[in-house]
Amino acid sequence: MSHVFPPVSLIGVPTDVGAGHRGARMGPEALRIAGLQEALAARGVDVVDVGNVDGPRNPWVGPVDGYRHLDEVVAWNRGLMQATALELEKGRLPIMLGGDHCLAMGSITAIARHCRNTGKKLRILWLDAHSDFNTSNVTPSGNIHGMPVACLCGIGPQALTHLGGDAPAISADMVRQIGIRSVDPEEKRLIRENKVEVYDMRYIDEVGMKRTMEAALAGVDDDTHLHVSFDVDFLDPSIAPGVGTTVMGGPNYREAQLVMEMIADTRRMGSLDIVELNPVLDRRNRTAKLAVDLVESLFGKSTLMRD
Ligand code: HAR
Ligand code: MN
Ligand code: MN
Ligand code: MN
Repeated sequence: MSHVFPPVSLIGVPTDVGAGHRGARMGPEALRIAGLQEALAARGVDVVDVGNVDGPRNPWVGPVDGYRHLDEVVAWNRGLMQATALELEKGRLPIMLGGDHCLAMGSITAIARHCRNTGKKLRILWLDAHSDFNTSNVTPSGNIHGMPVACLCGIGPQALTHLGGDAPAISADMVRQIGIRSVDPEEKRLIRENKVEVYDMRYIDEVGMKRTMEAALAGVDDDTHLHVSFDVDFLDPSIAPGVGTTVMGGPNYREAQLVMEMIADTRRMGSLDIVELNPVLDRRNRTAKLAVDLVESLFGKSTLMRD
C-alpha cells in the first residue's frame, strides 16, 4: 500500500521581479499546462489549485543601492507569505508555482513560523546550481533571487529579513544545499562564515547522489517538516533548458529522480517551491514537463517496483 500524502494546494506566484531575465512570471501557467494538478490527482493526492497570488508588475529598471526592484519583491513576498500560512493552517501541503527564487522568502518565512507554532523541526533542502546567499554589498547583479537564503538567515534589508515580524526567520543549520556549482567569490566567504552545509557538484561527483542525499537527510525524523526549494536550474541544462541562469554540469535525469525518490521515502515533505522555470527560454514546455515528472516522484511514483 503506498503512502497517503496530505492534501495539496497549488499556489501560483507569477513574478520575475527578482530575476535578471523576464519570463519566469509565466512559470505557473506552464506547470499547469504540463499537467501538474492532474498528475498528482492521478497518484491519489487530494489537490486543489488556489490560483495566483497577486503583486506589482515588473518595472524592469536597474538596481538601487544594490537591490533591483526591492519594493516589488517585498510586496510579492508579503502576499505569498499570507497565502502559504493560510494553506498550512488548513493542514495542507503548499506547492509554490514560481516565479523566480525570491519567492522562497515569503514561503519559507510562513513555513518557519508554522513549524515554531506546531513544535516541528524545519529542514530545508535547497536544490539549486546557485547558493543564493548574496547581499547588496557583494551581489554582481542586484538581482534579489540571488539573495533569499541570506535574507532568511537575517542578512539583508530589514524589509526582507523582517517579513514575518521577527528576524531571522531561520538559522543556517536548517539548510542543506545540493547541486551547487556557481557561487560568487564574496558569496563563498559568507557561506563559509555562516556554516551553510553545501553538497556541491564536486561532492556529488566524488561520493555519488545516494550518499549525498543520505547526508543531507540525516537527522530527519517524525517531528521534522521537510521543505524542498527546487530551483529548476539545479538540473543539467541539457535536460532543463527552460531557465534564465543555466550552469553546465548539473545532475542528470536519473540523479534528479533519485533525489526526489529519496525525499519521498522520508514521508516528511511538508511544502515545496518550484522556481525559476522560464517558458520563454524553454522548448515545447519540456522543462515544465520534466518538473512535473520529478514532482510525481516526490509524491512516491518510483520507476522501480517499490510501492
Ligand atoms: N549569483 C548570481 C547573482 O547573484 C546569480 C544568481 C542566479 N540565481 C538564480 N537563483 N537563478 O538560484 O546575481
Ligand atoms: Mn502542519
Ligand atoms: Mn535559486
Ligand atoms: Mn539557481
